[in-house]
Amino acid sequence: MNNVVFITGATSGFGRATARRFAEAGWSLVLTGRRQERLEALQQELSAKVPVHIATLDVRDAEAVKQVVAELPDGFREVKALINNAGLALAPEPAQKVDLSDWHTMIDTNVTGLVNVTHALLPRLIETGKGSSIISIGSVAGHWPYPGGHVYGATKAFVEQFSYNLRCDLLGTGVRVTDIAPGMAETEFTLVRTKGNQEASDKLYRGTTPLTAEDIAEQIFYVATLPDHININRLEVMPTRQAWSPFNIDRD
Ligand code: NDP
Ligand code: 8X3
Repeated sequence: MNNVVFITGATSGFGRATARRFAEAGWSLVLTGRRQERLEALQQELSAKVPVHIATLDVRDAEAVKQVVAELPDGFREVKALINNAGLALAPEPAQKVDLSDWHTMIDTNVTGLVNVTHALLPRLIETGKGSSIISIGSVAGHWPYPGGHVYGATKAFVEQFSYNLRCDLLGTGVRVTDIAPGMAETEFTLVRTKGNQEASDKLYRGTTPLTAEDIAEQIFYVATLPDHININRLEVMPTRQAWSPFNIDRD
């Protein structure tokens, strides 16, 4: 029987590249996201290689998450890897200028959505046991503060600490937990963050060499397929051409 990977946010960026990477290695895929037509296109692309089950899902909806997990068809129930990837940043402006609703959307998706899916799949992962993995996509923004990071960075700090705490409770079950924390990667992330400003997105990535979705998919696949006795706790990955800046100082 094939190994099964369950991916949230498989319609774009890291999630879609991860689906392709696991398909290449012969894993069965459970692909979720809100945009059904993109899920169908990916299913069509990959089902020649491996079994693919798609489910239109907003991770913020705890009942819908439970239902998708309860209704996994035969062949897709023994989940070996959960990739908690669905997420977004909004409102790159300073905290004092952003809408409260944007903060709520980030918390609801990156924190509540991630725990909804993790909670629903924990029994399955524990049943699979040895060698199974929960891989959650955090961010450098969860560790390093920067202007405009406000709630986005805080949600990713949650991902880091939640991952460590899960490890404590899952000790002895064989289930591994990893926070993969990427730096700048060119996906639809900035288009979403700027609410559709393609020019701003292009400008951010222009003249440098950001990570690609495939780079992160490769890291995810590496972590998920390490020997059973190895757990990478946190993996921070930046483009070579990205680094930290000095502190800012307010002067008279
Ligand atoms: P994309 O915008 O390309 O992809 C985001 C994915 O998340 C989409 O598939 C989207 O699917 C899904 N998603 C968003 N909201 C929901 C929701 N409520 N329910 C279900 N799915 C949802 O961005 P990335 O691939 O870059 O982002 C993936 C993850 O990586 C995010 O958690 C992001 O925070 C993180 N990250 C990104 C970095 C970057 O520089 N790109 C760096 C560090 C971390 P749909 O809209 O169809 O629901
Ligand atoms: C996204 C990466 O550098 O925009 O999490 O915070 S960054």
